[in-house]
Amino acid sequence: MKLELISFKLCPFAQRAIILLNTQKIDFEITYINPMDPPDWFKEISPTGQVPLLKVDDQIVFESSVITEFINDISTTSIHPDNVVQKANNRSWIALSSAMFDDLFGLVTGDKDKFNASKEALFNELAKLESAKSSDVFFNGNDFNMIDAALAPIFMRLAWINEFTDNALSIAEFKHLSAWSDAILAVEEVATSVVDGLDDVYYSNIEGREGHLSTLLVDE
Ligand SMILES: N[C@@H](CCC(=O)N[C@@H](CS)C(=O)NCC(=O)O)C(=O)O
Repeated sequence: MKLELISFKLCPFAQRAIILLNTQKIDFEITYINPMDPPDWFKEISPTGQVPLLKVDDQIVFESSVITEFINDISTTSIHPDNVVQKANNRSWIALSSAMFDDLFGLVTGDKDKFNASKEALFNELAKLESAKSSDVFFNGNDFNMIDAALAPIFMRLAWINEFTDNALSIAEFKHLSAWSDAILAVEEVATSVVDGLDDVYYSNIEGREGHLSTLLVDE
């Protein structure tokens, strides 16, 4: 089976797919495009116009949650919990976490009012997640699971923003999430899921958006 992931370097949804592929040690090729100015061949094969899109031989799979489940399905071992209720519960939190990317977008691009509203919405969701998270290393215990992979792009971006600013989005008030974020970001498959220097690209992206967040950047 030949896998080709169509990706965009800054895309957190594509990053989820890469973390799964890395964790499950599955060979794949990667092709980067700019989804805001996509090539014609991509427009022809993509029903949504969005990345990630996975080409599996001559078939396509799209939507990051479906792609990550597919990668898990073709793996020799699953990184979901075996218990079906726990697995469903994890998937529920994954679905909720996907909505956090809209808040993150509002935080990066919005004026002061939008920034504050997005921050409030994001932190409301994080507070719910904090109450669901145990003191285990990862969400389900000591093993890195699908839900940990799903949250990784959010924690990575929050860590970058806190580094670029005077902790404008500090999650220190959430003790479990802070420890969980540290554990996730220390996982090699997470660290290698983005290209070198993507943090600098993200910094420039924040600057270029000229939203309220850009006024909080401190010189590196
Ligand atoms: N629900 C989609 C969201 C993917 C998404 O928003 N991708 C962005 C890049 S990070 C994109 O392709 N945007 C271009 C567009 O919406 O036209 C998924 O989970 O795969």
